[in-house]
Amino acid sequence: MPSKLDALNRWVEDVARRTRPDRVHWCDGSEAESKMLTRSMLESGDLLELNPRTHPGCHLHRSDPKDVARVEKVTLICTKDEADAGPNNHWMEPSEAHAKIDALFDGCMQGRTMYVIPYCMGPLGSPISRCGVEITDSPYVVANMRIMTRMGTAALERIEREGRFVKGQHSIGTLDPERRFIMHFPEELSIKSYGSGYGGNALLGKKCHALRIASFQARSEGWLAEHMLIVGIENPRGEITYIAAAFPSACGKTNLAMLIPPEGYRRDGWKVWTVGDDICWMTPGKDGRLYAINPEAGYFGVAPGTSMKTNPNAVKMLDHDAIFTNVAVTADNDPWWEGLDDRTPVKDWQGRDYDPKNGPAAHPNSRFTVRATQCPSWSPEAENPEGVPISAIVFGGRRESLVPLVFEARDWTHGVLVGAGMASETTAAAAGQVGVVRRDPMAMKPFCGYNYGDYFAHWLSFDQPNAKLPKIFHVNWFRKGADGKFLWPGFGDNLRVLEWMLKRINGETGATETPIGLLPDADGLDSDGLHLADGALDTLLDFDARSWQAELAAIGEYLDGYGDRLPEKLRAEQQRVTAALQQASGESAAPARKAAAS
Ligand code: O2Y
Ligand code: MN
Repeated sequence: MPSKLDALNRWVEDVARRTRPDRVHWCDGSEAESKMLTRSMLESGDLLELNPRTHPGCHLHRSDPKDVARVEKVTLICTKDEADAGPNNHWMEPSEAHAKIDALFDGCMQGRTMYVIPYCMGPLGSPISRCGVEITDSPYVVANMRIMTRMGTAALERIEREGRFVKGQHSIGTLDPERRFIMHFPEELSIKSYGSGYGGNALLGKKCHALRIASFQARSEGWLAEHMLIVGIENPRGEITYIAAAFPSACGKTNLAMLIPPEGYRRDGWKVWTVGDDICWMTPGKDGRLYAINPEAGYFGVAPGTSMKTNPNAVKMLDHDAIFTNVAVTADNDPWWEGLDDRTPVKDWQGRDYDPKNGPAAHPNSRFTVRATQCPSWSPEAENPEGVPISAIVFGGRRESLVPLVFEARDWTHGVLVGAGMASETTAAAAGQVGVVRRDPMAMKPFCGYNYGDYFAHWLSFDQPNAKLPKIFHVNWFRKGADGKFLWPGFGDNLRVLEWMLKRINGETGATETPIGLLPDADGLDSDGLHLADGALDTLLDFDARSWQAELAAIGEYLDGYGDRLPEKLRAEQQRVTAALQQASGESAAPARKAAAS
């Protein structure tokens, strides 16, 4: 009798025939399998044991020094029509792409074991979840996929029931940066990645499947696959409101997802629940609301900067059963990175004796991989097959000036424009010039698997008569004063801004209407006990029509790059805001109008 696994078995045989591994191992996800793999990686030197007293079950992996981050220029979207990939992606024609990468895969697993990893993105019993199978010759990838996804027998059983899955083929190859490709074939629901063993290039369930392929699938199936954290805010009445938020890299997404309320808020009974820190799949429910799941089961977070000040929950979850990649180690063999504490490490991320002349001890993109359930603020709702109802979508960026601490979009269409116009200033952590404004719509620039013009149209399409869509907000934690210092304390105090959003959602506070959206009234934000500098709150909530005119012009110019794929409705919205700004600058003495509390 034909089985729904026949296609999977045939594909695995085809890949094995091409790559010629010594052995094929089907991963079952068991504890015994994990122990066996860890033992063999300790023997091969792929993993090093960390201090078992302070960090039981923790290991260090050092990647090839030339293989330390995602590489955008060799990350390709291979659609039949180049216009479907859009100017936001690097493109290659599918048959040319297959031929190029298949030649690299030829015989590449000789002498190695080929692992077959069935996995499920999202809770195993959720209709929103989707399955995939990654074939890889890297046991480090298997160990990470075991933490980051629901991997093994249960996922295989779901694949057998459904008969559909995303095919991911990966080999570390020779780790030669000149022979490295991460190719996506969204029309075939498949991924081929060769030449890198690092993070997003190799753990194919994450950025490749859960964002690039899933965003393409989501468009045709009527849902959204987004680069967003999901967090639940519990108020003193015990009501939990769920928020999804998109920020470009280096804007503190993981920190916000794991926020600890300020002392006074904690005393009053506020709590924060972490559902996800990076990816969010949202689908309309029967009641018209958007319901979200975190497709991942773990965190693959940036280590540098993570500390008891910035993210105590993260530090606490990392004291057992975690994999650290490219961090430094202390004399006690503890993992260490810049910003963690004031100890001096003895070995840097490459295993050399630490010498500050060689640069930072931990690589700036060094990572931890850890099960989501180890986070003290982990929400059991992360396992809810229905997902959690989203009441607010938050976009954000890093902007020293211009952009207020928070504003609310007037409606869904305006919110889509706010997301499409998102931008962030580059930091020292990224290669290239510092302080340059980069457009990164919905923080999806490296992850949207199709033309951004079509993506904006897809977002707009959710605005249906019966839809009960989330409110859309924009935040900027990074505004600086004339002295170059940050005006807002950030971290736990960001809850004050989220509280204002909750009040807006519940119709409990008014707001000041401006052409860019609704701003908190002077007394709208709770700043009790904050000790902000004189005038800081005024600057944080300040709106300057003339400077915003230039910003809207830049957004318009950027959007024009999507040509006739840009939805007319979005262009019209940009023009509407531009006109309102012109009017406001001509009438700058006119008082702002108060909006109703709804
Ligand atoms: O450098 C990598 O391969 C990882 S990139 C990454 C990892 C976890 C969460 N987000 C990201 C990102 O670049 O957005
Ligand atoms: Mn990310």
